Amino acid sequence: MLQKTTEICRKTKETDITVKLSFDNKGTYEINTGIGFFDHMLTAFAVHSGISTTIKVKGDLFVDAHHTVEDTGIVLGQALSAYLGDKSGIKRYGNFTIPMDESLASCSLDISNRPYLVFNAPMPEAKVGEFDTALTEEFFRALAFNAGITLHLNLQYGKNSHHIIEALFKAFAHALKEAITETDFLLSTKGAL
Ligand SMILES: [Mn+2]
Repeated sequence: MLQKTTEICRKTKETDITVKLSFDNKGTYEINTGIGFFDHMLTAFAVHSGISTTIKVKGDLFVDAHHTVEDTGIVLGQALSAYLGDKSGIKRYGNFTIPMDESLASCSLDISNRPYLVFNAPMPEAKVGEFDTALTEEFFRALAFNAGITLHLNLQYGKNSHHIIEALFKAFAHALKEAITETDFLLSTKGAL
Protein backbone atom coordinates (compact mmCIF):
# COMPACT_ATOMS: atom_id res chain seq x y z
CA MET A 1 0.00 0.00 0.00
CA LEU A 2 0.93 3.62 0.01
CA GLN A 3 4.21 4.29 1.76
CA LYS A 4 4.61 7.83 2.98
CA THR A 5 8.13 8.56 1.76
CA THR A 6 10.09 7.41 -1.26
CA GLU A 7 13.64 8.02 -2.39
CA ILE A 8 15.21 7.23 -5.75
CA CYS A 9 18.84 7.80 -6.76
CA ARG A 10 19.95 7.43 -10.37
CA LYS A 11 23.42 8.00 -11.74
CA THR A 12 24.47 7.89 -15.39
CA LYS A 13 27.36 9.42 -17.34
CA GLU A 14 25.11 12.42 -17.98
CA THR A 15 23.33 13.05 -14.68
CA ASP A 16 23.42 12.22 -10.98
CA ILE A 17 19.98 12.64 -9.44
CA THR A 18 18.36 12.11 -6.06
CA VAL A 19 14.63 12.59 -5.56
CA LYS A 20 12.94 12.25 -2.16
CA LEU A 21 9.20 12.64 -1.81
CA SER A 22 7.21 12.85 1.37
CA PHE A 23 3.44 12.57 1.10
CA ASP A 24 2.77 14.73 4.15
CA ASN A 25 0.58 17.43 2.56
CA LYS A 26 3.08 20.10 3.64
CA GLY A 27 4.70 20.92 0.31
CA THR A 28 8.14 21.76 1.69
CA TYR A 29 10.98 21.78 -0.80
CA GLU A 30 14.73 21.63 -1.27
CA ILE A 31 15.50 21.81 -4.95
CA ASN A 32 18.71 22.35 -6.88
CA THR A 33 18.99 21.32 -10.52
CA GLY A 34 21.43 24.04 -11.60
CA ILE A 35 18.72 25.61 -13.81
CA GLY A 36 17.01 28.52 -12.07
CA PHE A 37 13.71 28.46 -13.92
CA PHE A 38 13.43 24.67 -13.63
CA ASP A 39 13.97 24.98 -9.86
CA HIS A 40 11.19 27.59 -9.83
CA MET A 41 8.83 25.11 -11.58
CA LEU A 42 9.72 22.16 -9.33
CA THR A 43 9.17 24.39 -6.31
CA ALA A 44 5.70 25.20 -7.67
CA PHE A 45 5.13 21.43 -8.05
CA ALA A 46 6.01 20.82 -4.38
CA VAL A 47 4.00 23.69 -2.96
CA HIS A 48 0.90 23.10 -5.08
CA SER A 49 0.82 19.29 -4.84
CA GLY A 50 1.51 19.30 -1.10
CA ILE A 51 4.17 16.63 -1.72
CA SER A 52 7.31 17.62 0.19
CA THR A 53 10.05 17.37 -2.41
CA THR A 54 13.82 17.14 -2.35
CA ILE A 55 15.49 17.12 -5.77
CA LYS A 56 19.26 17.28 -6.17
CA VAL A 57 20.71 17.11 -9.66
CA LYS A 58 24.24 17.27 -11.00
CA GLY A 59 23.76 17.32 -14.76
CA ASP A 60 25.94 17.89 -17.80
CA LEU A 61 24.81 21.50 -18.22
CA PHE A 62 27.98 22.17 -20.23
CA VAL A 63 26.18 20.23 -23.01
CA ASP A 64 22.76 21.83 -22.52
CA ALA A 65 19.78 21.44 -20.20
CA HIS A 66 18.26 18.46 -22.02
CA HIS A 67 19.67 15.52 -20.04
CA THR A 68 19.19 17.32 -16.73
CA VAL A 69 15.51 18.12 -17.35
CA GLU A 70 14.53 14.81 -18.96
CA ASP A 71 16.34 12.69 -16.38
CA THR A 72 14.77 14.67 -13.53
CA GLY A 73 11.39 13.77 -15.07
CA ILE A 74 12.43 10.10 -15.16
CA VAL A 75 13.49 10.00 -11.51
CA LEU A 76 10.54 12.06 -10.26
CA GLY A 77 8.28 9.65 -12.18
CA GLN A 78 10.02 6.64 -10.60
CA ALA A 79 9.61 8.16 -7.14
CA LEU A 80 5.90 8.73 -7.77
CA SER A 81 5.55 5.18 -9.07
CA ALA A 82 7.24 3.82 -5.93
CA TYR A 83 4.67 5.67 -3.84
CA LEU A 84 1.69 4.62 -5.93
CA GLY A 85 2.56 0.91 -5.90
CA ASP A 86 -0.32 -1.08 -7.41
CA LYS A 87 -2.29 2.18 -7.69
CA SER A 88 -5.07 1.06 -5.39
CA GLY A 89 -6.49 3.18 -2.59
CA ILE A 90 -6.53 6.50 -4.44
CA LYS A 91 -9.10 8.58 -6.34
CA ARG A 92 -7.12 7.88 -9.52
CA TYR A 93 -8.43 10.79 -11.64
CA GLY A 94 -7.48 14.44 -11.37
CA ASN A 95 -8.49 17.46 -13.37
CA PHE A 96 -7.45 21.06 -12.83
CA THR A 97 -7.32 24.34 -14.75
CA ILE A 98 -5.04 27.19 -13.72
CA PRO A 99 -4.95 30.78 -14.95
CA MET A 100 -1.67 32.68 -14.74
CA ASP A 101 -2.15 36.25 -15.89
CA GLU A 102 -2.94 35.99 -19.64
CA SER A 103 -2.40 32.18 -19.82
CA LEU A 104 -4.84 29.37 -19.09
CA ALA A 105 -3.66 25.75 -18.82
CA SER A 106 -5.39 22.49 -17.95
CA CYS A 107 -4.24 19.11 -16.76
CA SER A 108 -6.30 15.93 -16.82
CA LEU A 109 -4.65 12.79 -15.56
CA ASP A 110 -5.39 9.17 -14.78
CA ILE A 111 -3.09 7.18 -12.52
CA SER A 112 -3.78 4.20 -14.70
CA ASN A 113 -0.58 2.23 -15.25
CA ARG A 114 -1.09 3.18 -18.90
CA PRO A 115 1.58 5.77 -19.61
CA TYR A 116 0.60 8.32 -22.22
CA LEU A 117 1.26 12.00 -22.86
CA VAL A 118 -0.90 14.43 -24.80
CA PHE A 119 0.80 17.82 -24.87
CA ASN A 120 -0.80 20.77 -26.64
CA ALA A 121 1.07 23.85 -25.48
CA PRO A 122 2.97 25.80 -28.12
CA MET A 123 5.70 28.00 -26.66
CA PRO A 124 6.05 31.52 -28.06
CA GLU A 125 9.66 31.82 -26.86
CA ALA A 126 12.55 29.35 -27.20
CA LYS A 127 14.00 30.08 -23.75
CA VAL A 128 13.01 31.21 -20.29
CA GLY A 129 16.30 32.06 -18.60
CA GLU A 130 18.57 29.04 -19.11
CA PHE A 131 15.59 26.73 -19.61
CA ASP A 132 14.69 25.67 -23.16
CA THR A 133 10.90 25.84 -23.34
CA ALA A 134 10.78 22.75 -25.63
CA LEU A 135 12.04 20.72 -22.65
CA THR A 136 8.70 21.17 -20.89
CA GLU A 137 7.16 18.43 -23.06
CA GLU A 138 10.24 16.19 -22.62
CA PHE A 139 9.99 16.54 -18.84
CA PHE A 140 6.30 15.65 -18.68
CA ARG A 141 6.72 12.72 -21.09
CA ALA A 142 9.52 11.24 -18.98
CA LEU A 143 7.46 11.78 -15.83
CA ALA A 144 4.25 10.26 -17.24
CA PHE A 145 5.99 7.16 -18.64
CA ASN A 146 7.97 6.47 -15.48
CA ALA A 147 5.08 7.11 -13.09
CA GLY A 148 2.52 5.12 -15.13
CA ILE A 149 0.20 8.06 -15.65
CA THR A 150 -2.04 9.01 -18.57
CA LEU A 151 -1.30 12.72 -18.70
CA HIS A 152 -3.03 15.35 -20.83
CA LEU A 153 -1.74 18.92 -20.75
CA ASN A 154 -3.55 21.55 -22.76
CA LEU A 155 -2.97 25.26 -23.11
CA GLN A 156 -6.21 27.07 -23.93
CA TYR A 157 -4.36 30.34 -24.57
CA GLY A 158 -1.33 32.31 -23.46
CA LYS A 159 1.41 34.63 -24.70
CA ASN A 160 4.22 34.53 -22.18
CA SER A 161 6.25 31.31 -21.97
CA HIS A 162 7.07 31.78 -18.27
CA HIS A 163 3.35 32.04 -17.48
CA ILE A 164 2.42 29.18 -19.81
CA ILE A 165 4.91 26.73 -18.29
CA GLU A 166 4.13 27.80 -14.73
CA ALA A 167 0.38 27.33 -15.34
CA LEU A 168 1.09 23.83 -16.74
CA PHE A 169 3.20 22.83 -13.71
CA LYS A 170 0.61 24.16 -11.26
CA ALA A 171 -2.28 22.50 -13.10
CA PHE A 172 -0.34 19.21 -13.01
CA ALA A 173 0.42 19.59 -9.29
CA HIS A 174 -3.21 20.25 -8.37
CA ALA A 175 -4.55 17.46 -10.61
CA LEU A 176 -2.05 15.05 -9.06
CA LYS A 177 -3.03 16.16 -5.54
CA GLU A 178 -6.65 15.36 -6.41
CA ALA A 179 -5.82 11.98 -8.00
CA ILE A 180 -3.69 10.71 -5.09
CA THR A 181 -6.37 11.50 -2.52
CA GLU A 182 -6.75 8.27 -0.57
CA THR A 183 -9.81 6.07 -0.81
CA ASP A 184 -10.43 2.61 0.62
CA PHE A 185 -11.17 0.87 -2.66
CA LEU A 186 -9.67 0.20 -6.10
CA LEU A 187 -11.42 2.19 -8.80
CA SER A 188 -11.41 -0.30 -11.67
CA THR A 189 -14.01 -2.50 -13.37
CA LYS A 190 -11.22 -4.99 -14.11
CA GLY A 191 -10.24 -5.33 -10.47
CA ALA A 192 -6.64 -4.33 -11.25
CA LEU A 193 -4.73 -1.56 -13.00
MN1 LIG B 1 6.99 32.54 -11.98
